[in-house]
Amino acid sequence: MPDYPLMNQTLYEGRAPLVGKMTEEALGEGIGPEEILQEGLIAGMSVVGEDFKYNRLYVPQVLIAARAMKAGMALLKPLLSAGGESKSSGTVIMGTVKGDLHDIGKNLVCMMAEGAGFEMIDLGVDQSADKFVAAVREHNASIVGMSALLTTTMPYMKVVIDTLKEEGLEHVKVCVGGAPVSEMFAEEIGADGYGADASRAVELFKEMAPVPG
Ligand code: B1M
Repeated sequence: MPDYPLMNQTLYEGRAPLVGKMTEEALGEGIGPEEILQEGLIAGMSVVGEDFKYNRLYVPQVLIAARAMKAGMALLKPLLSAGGESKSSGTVIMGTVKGDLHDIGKNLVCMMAEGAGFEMIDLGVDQSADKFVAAVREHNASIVGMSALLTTTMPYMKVVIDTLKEEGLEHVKVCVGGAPVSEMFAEEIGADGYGADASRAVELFKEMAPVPG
């Protein structure tokens, strides 16, 4: 049984190699990647978030903790992305919106959706509406996924939705998520779905994917 409180503390301290080692050991014990992600990594990062909020931690320490989280995620990625499902559930353009540099949640959504057979085009962070539109056209995608972690950047999701409509891409389904985003906000801005977590995002992509044939 992994020592999750210790793993959370190790992530909090930003000790990336050790977080990697503990992740590997937990996998070696036969623990599933979802449990390790949730109990070992996300739980540790939520303490970082709390302490950041109350100025007990500052940006450099949070960055170092984020690096440790990514060290664990890199080991889980092949397992979360492997899935058993056949390819081509659909193509999803995914990105964190303009002005926002948070990418851990977006990366998780990408990993889990790949595992469910989606082709994920990950635009990265700080993405403008024009970049989303261009990517939809280039890849002939039917779904756009957006992530925002800041109250100041979440309104930009509406800019992307409006731009898609202006560009004649109103048939493209849009799913939004990120810590400050809610179901109500998603409805307000005209999104087709809101994912509270990466698993829900994948369920929504499945509902939104065009029926083959
Ligand atoms: Co930032 N930051 N940050 N930060 N940061 C938050 C978001 C904050 C809540 C911290 C706090 O005060 N408690 C706060 C925002 C406050 C607000 O807007 N009201 C904040 C702030 C203020 C800032 C800066 C402004 C700080 C500064 O510079 N003074 C700055 C902004 C930079 C910018 O973006 N322009 C900043 C910077 C940073 C770092 C660079 C240091 C680092 C990011 C590193 C990185 O991502 N590579 C960072 C981090 C790590 C955080 C916290 C601590 C953790 C975020 C995270 O990765 N969580 C965060 C606190 C928090 O969220 N509690 C905080 C783990 C991740 C798995 O969760 O991303 O929520 P999350 O994803 C979830 C769901 O939301 C969902 O699925 C995932 C789980 O399954 N999901 C989707 C996400 N996207 C989805 C899309 C979907 C569906 C579901 O559909 C498509």
